[in-house]
Amino acid sequence: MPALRLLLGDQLSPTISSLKDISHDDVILMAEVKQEATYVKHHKKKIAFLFSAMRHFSEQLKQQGYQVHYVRYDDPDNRGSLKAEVQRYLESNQFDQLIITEPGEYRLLNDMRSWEADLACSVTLLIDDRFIATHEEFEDWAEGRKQLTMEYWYRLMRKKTGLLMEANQPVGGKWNYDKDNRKPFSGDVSISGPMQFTPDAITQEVLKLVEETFPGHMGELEPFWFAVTASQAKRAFTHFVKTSLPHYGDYQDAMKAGEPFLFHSLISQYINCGLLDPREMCEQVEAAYYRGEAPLNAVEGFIRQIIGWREYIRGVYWSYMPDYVEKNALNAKRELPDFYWTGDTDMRCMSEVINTTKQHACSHHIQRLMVTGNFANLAGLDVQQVCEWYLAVYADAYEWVELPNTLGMALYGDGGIVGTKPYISSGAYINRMSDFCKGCRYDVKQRVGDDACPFTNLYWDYLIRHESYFKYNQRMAMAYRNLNRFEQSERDAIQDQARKFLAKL
Ligand code: FAD
Ligand code: DLZ
Ligand code: SF4
Repeated sequence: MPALRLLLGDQLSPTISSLKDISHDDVILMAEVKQEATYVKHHKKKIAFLFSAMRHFSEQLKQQGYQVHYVRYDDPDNRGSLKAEVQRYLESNQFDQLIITEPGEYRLLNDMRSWEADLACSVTLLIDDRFIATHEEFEDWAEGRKQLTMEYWYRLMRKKTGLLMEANQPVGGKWNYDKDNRKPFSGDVSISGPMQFTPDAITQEVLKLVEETFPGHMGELEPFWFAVTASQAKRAFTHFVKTSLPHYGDYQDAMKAGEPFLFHSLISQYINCGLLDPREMCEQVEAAYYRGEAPLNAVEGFIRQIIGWREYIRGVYWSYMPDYVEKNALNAKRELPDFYWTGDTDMRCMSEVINTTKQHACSHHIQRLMVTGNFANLAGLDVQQVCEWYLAVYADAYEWVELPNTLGMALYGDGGIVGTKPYISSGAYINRMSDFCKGCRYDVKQRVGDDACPFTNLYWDYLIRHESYFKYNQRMAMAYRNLNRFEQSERDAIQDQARKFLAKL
């Protein structure tokens, strides 16, 4: 008996488990649906990217001889959810088995667990083996550990994959070259940027649909330059390996006004929806090292992001859901300011990062962590609202990867699962790593006064506000030693300034 195989928008991989052993009698169902496109107000470019990539992938499957039932968003009979579309298809077609690779978000997995009861067919959920580690491997590793230190997980993944390993030892003698990933951009290397593609007819049709259908969603559709097929994504990645990887290590944490991407790969949207394979990418990067085309700090730094951080973050998500999404260790409840959506703020660093986000639905890690994330944490913005923002505005955002990065890493909302201390900094860090402060109306060095940099003021205010929570945290000892040098009058002035600034938000 043929099977119906449901393929989600972030499952565009020919080798995905739900397509293994497929026969030409089986039918693959793909659907553009309102529920997935609006459960948060996704950036217009994210929706366009995914719909276009889905349409291209379905065409590719058809060319390979598979039967694909593809439901377009504007199909007048579209019932608006994945389950309802499966149901509609089953009303006129006989299948007794529905096969799905587990989705990347808990809300959908939980929903699917109840489908069998309502659909007239059995539902088989298969594991998603596009990752290096299984859920069980992460749980086994995490069990009994006081602290889930990413570095130890990463070493395990290095051993498992054999990447940058020689006789069970790390190539170069060290596991991690993180300390060599922190240079500010010197300006003496030319920046190639990501490979850009001209929208074809399929993409143009999708762009029109998205413009007309999602007018209230954030973001600009033009210029649209994303890859929308696996072959384009592979070309974009090869371009990165050739042009940017050699400098990726040095400038991983750097930021520059007008150059939002520097030497980053801009491939997370491709890898997360299945157009690129993490193992193949790491092997390609490792090969560049052995050919002498990229230094070890770059190659190790890149591989660490993929087999270390990406896998670790996924492990945390599935180990701690569904409770994780509710966590708010510091009880941060302030309304998300409007400028997160508009970019209209006189803080230059924030306006640069948010405007890049509006335009491209992308920004790199330090922009997300140490600018928009840092501000949200320092200002005590509502954890759930901030997480929703990150989930909506980035083309690579799915809850499994967005949530632990935002709630855990950027906001310390999980009380120390992802990080042993909050990733906070005053404006001094932003000034060291970027040229934003030079053109800003605020003075990065000032803690108080009309020109005080909000990051600098709020950093000290945060330490005072959360003193009882953090003062015994060993990793915060230096920060509190510095705070303790302040007279009471200075502390009062900092708090007064912060109160006034936050009230205006
Ligand atoms: P590069 O710097 O070139 O890194 C290469 C690849 O490594 C990335 O493409 C990505 O696949 C992986 N990677 C790097 N860091 C991480 C990480 N911390 N977690 C998972 N994968 C990582 N990444 C997402 O893919 N989706 C998200 O929704 C997302 N939300 C984030 C929210 C916050 C608050 C923060 C601080 C980080 C978030 N990240 C997220 C991680 C990281 O910022 C992006 O993966 C990265 O910026 C993507 O750009 P890039 O492809 O140029 O990355
Ligand atoms: C993100 C997204 C969007 C915008 N639209 C669709 C869609 O119309 N159809 C679909 O199958 N998937 C879409 N997705 C991706 C899903 O939201 C994603 O598969 C789940 O969140 C699980 O990771
Ligand atoms: Fe940002 Fe402060 Fe620098 Fe302005 S001075 S760019 S607000 S860190």
